[in-house]
Amino acid sequence: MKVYLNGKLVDKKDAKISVFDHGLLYGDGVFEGIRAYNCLVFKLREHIERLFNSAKSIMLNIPLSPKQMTEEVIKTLRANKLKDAYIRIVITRGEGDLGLDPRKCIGNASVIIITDEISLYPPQLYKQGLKIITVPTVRNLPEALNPQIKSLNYLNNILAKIEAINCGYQEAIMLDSLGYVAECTGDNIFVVRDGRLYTPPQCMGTLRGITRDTILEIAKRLKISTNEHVITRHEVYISDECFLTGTAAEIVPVIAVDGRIIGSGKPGRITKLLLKEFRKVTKRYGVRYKI
Ligand code: PXG
Repeated sequence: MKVYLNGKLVDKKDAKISVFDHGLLYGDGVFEGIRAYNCLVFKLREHIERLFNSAKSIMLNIPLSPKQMTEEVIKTLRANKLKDAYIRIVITRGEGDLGLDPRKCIGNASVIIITDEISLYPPQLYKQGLKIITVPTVRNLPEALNPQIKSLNYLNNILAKIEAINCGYQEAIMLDSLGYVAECTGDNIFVVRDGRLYTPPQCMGTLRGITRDTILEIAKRLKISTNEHVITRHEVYISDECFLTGTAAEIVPVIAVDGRIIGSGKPGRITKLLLKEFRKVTKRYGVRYKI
C-alpha cells in the first residue's frame, strides 16, 4: 500500500510522522472520510470544501489548493489501483514543541492521504437493521468545539462509542446540551413519521454530513417532505422509521432505540427506497478517474 505523505507516495511502513506533531500531541488538525465507488470519488468537491472550511476555522493553512488536493487524492487512488475505496485525508498542525502554541509548529502542516479497501458493515445489518441506545456523553457544545469542524480530536465521539460498546451496542445517539437528539458517534440520524422525513438541524451538535445532504436532496426529488427540525428522544421512539447516514455506513436502518421497537421492527419502506436511490446517486456525482 502507498500512502501520500507531504507530497510523496511512500510505502505504508514508511508513512510516519514526528511524535512532536501537534496532531498527535493535541489532536490539532482536521480530516475527511470519503468514498470512491467504481472509479468515481463520490462528492469529492464537497468533501474538500468541508476540509478547507474545517482548516480555516482552526487557522490551519493547508499547503495545497483544493484543486491540487483533488489531484493528489486521485494520484493516491491510482497508485493503489483502487476502484472502490475509503479515503482518509488528514491534515495536522505539524511538528512543534511541547506547548500548545501553534506558532511553534515549524514548517508546513502535514498532509496525509490514505486510501484503503472499504470495511463495510455486514450485509445482513442492512436487511435486519440496527438496535441503538442513547448514551450519557453529550455532543460537544458548538460554542466550545463546533461539530462542523472535523477535527482530529474525536474523543467526544469515542467516549460515546465506548459507552455504547459497554452496553453491548455498536452505535449510539448523542444528545446536545439541551437534551435534543444531535447525531450518532459517526453518523447523522433521520426519522420518518407519517411519510415525512425529519433530521436535526446543523446548528446545535450536529455535523452537516455529506450523506445527510444527499438524502435530503433525494427526498426532495422524490417529493418526500423534509424537515430540519429539533428532535426529542420521544419523537424517535414513536417514529415509523429511523435510519443513520454516513460516508462509511451509507444508510443503516435502525429498528430499536433504548429498547423501544421502531415501527414494525424491520427496516422501513422509505428507508429502503432512500438506500436504493442513494446507491444510484453514488454512481453519478463526483470526480471520475482511471486506474
Ligand atoms: N456525524 C459525525 C460525528 C461524523 O463523524 C457523520 C456524521 C457523517 O458525515 P458524512 O459526511 O460522512 O455523511 C460523520 C462521519 C467511522 C467514521 O468510522 C465516521 C466519520 C469519521 C470518522 C470515522 O464511522 N465521519
